[in-house]
Amino acid sequence: MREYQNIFTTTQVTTQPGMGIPLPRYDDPRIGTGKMSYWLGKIGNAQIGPVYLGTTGLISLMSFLLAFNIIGLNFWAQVGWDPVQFVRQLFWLSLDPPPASYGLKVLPPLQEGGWFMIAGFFLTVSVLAWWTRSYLRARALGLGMHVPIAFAAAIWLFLVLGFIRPVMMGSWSHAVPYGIFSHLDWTNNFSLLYGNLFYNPFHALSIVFLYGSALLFAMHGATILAVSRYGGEREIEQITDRGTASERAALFWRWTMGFNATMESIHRWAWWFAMLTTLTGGIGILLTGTVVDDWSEWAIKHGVLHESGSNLP
Ligand code: 07D
Repeated sequence: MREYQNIFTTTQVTTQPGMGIPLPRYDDPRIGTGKMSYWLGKIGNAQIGPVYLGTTGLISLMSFLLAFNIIGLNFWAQVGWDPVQFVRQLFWLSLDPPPASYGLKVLPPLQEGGWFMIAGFFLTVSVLAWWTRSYLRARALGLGMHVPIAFAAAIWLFLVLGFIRPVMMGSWSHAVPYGIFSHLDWTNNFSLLYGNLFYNPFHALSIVFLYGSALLFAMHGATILAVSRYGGEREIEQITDRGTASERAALFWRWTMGFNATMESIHRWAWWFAMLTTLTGGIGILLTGTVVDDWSEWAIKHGVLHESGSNLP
């Protein structure tokens, strides 16, 4: 049988795990010494660990576990502590924000949104501590700030949905509930309540960048795999050389669509598309109910939608 091999599907190297670069002794909270896993080696690097835990990692992990357990225990209490019903009804169970009557009260009674506020607090601490961790590790390794900045773009939407918009609306009741189907229902109701989110141009932009990200990822992933037989994964080194995988990849796109990104710029395209998904999304959500109450009316006013509420003739 023919075997397809390139640097992505390496013959697995079984060796002693490496610890990575040395760190100063006062700053080395690396857990474990690393292990090799055959199955992980099939989809990525075979080595698992060591993990750099550190203060922010610990804070993040502990506050996430607190939030996760508060949500889970509330679910369980809702089914009278019956483990079977907990599993059966898991997708329908929900921890909801406080009712509108409590406005922005920080800690309403526990059963009326108090637990939701506590869980939300710890989830937010967890996400922010994880962001700090990504920033500190990127700095320690001498990287650019691209990962923390991209993560911040996602956190922007997360904070708009659960914190900034509820504050602007004057009530925590506007936050997204913690539950599988309940957050889907919330999303659907949000669209219905504010006159169809499809007419919110920022939702449309967000979709463009979301779908665009998938398209770019598919194009780039496919291109690099296609030229990996020529060592295409050494993307940047090849940037100036003729006859390389890089040049073949570039020519493929120039010949098929007239334009090609470069080995460097394709990553900037991907980075911007991914970030703009949540940046534009956050703007769209923030405008809804604060500046614009009904997106269909907005669309009619701006000549996007016919007055009948339909674009059909
Ligand atoms: C949510 C934020 C960052 C997340 C972080 C992680 C944890 C885990 C877990 C405790 C993803 C923190 C969380 C650590 C905690 C535990 C267990 C990023 C997030 C930091 N829409 N829509 C979008 C489409 C419709 C609606 C975006 C398509 C309907 C609402 C995206 C369609 C209605 C909102 C998108 C469609 C509706 C959105 C999300 C089609 C009713 C948003 C982008 C084909 C269903 C959100 C502006 C993203 C938004 C959003 C796509 C239809 C409602 C582009 C393709 C008309 C209310 N929709 N949508 O990356 O930004 O999310 O809107 O029909 O809030 Mg939509």
